[in-house]
Amino acid sequence: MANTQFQYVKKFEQDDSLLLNTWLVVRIDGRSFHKFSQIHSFEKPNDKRAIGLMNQAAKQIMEEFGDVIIAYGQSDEYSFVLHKSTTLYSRRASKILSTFVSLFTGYYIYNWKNFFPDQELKEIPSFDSRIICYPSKKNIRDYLSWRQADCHINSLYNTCFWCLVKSGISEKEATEQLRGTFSNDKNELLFSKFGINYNDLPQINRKGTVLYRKIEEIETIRNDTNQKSISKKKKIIMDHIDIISEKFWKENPILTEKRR
Ligand code: DGT
Ligand code: MG
Ligand code: MG
Ligand code: MG
Ligand code: MG
Repeated sequence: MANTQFQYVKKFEQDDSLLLNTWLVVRIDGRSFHKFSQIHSFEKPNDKRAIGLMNQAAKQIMEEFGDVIIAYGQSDEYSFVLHKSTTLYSRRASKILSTFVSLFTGYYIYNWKNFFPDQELKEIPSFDSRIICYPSKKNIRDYLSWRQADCHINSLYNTCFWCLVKSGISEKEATEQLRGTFSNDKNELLFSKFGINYNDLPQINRKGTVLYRKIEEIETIRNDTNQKSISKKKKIIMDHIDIISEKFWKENPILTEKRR
């Protein structure tokens, strides 16, 4: 058998299974999307088509992997949280990461024409990825808060930046004008110069996108016996809500639910 002579090479493979009993976060991020967004004429600062496409690919990832309990996306990135009890691919880091990132990229390309019917895909998109273990509920909530706070900071900055540029000044001048400004300065600038109340802008741009599962009760009545029966089905919800404050977690005890 050829196997016997050569199979020792398998022993060179290193074990990369992730710590047990920790929440796993896979984050993917578009590679050079600064350039990718320009090549494909993404609207500035937020392109509905591009966000829709990211959300669709992420939803399909959740449909494929039941152990993803919540996902959060903004800009060119998505984070997927796997339940701490997951045994997916024996928790092997490279196996989980490579599967998620290649499948996400596949969905992104596959769905391109549905979201960009008038824009040819001119370059193959790619994404980087990482996986992180978080040992506590606080850690995982802080992680998601961190990403949503990042969304807010970038969204406010980009809204100001593109308003300034569209008003006629150069990108360099806009950068100069925004240097060292605080949140309230930017809100004030938007309101006084452009008549924009930042908080009135679409939630999807200010908050990003949250995907999570919710149990739905479906009532069916049998035709012959008139008997009622209730079946429960988990549905994927897409929303653009605040996940930093307590409210979302009180209404959706995603992290406290037992899985198996
Ligand atoms: P990387 O991640 O290090 O390979 O480099 P980038 O260029 O992907 O940088 P990153 O991920 O920090 O920033 C995301 C870029 O994608 C940023 O330049 C803005 C762009 N982008 C994302 N979403 C949109 C959008 O909806 N509209 C436009 N115009 N640009 C977007
Ligand atoms: Mg980057
Ligand atoms: Mg990127
Ligand atoms: Mg990014
Ligand atoms: Mg195989």
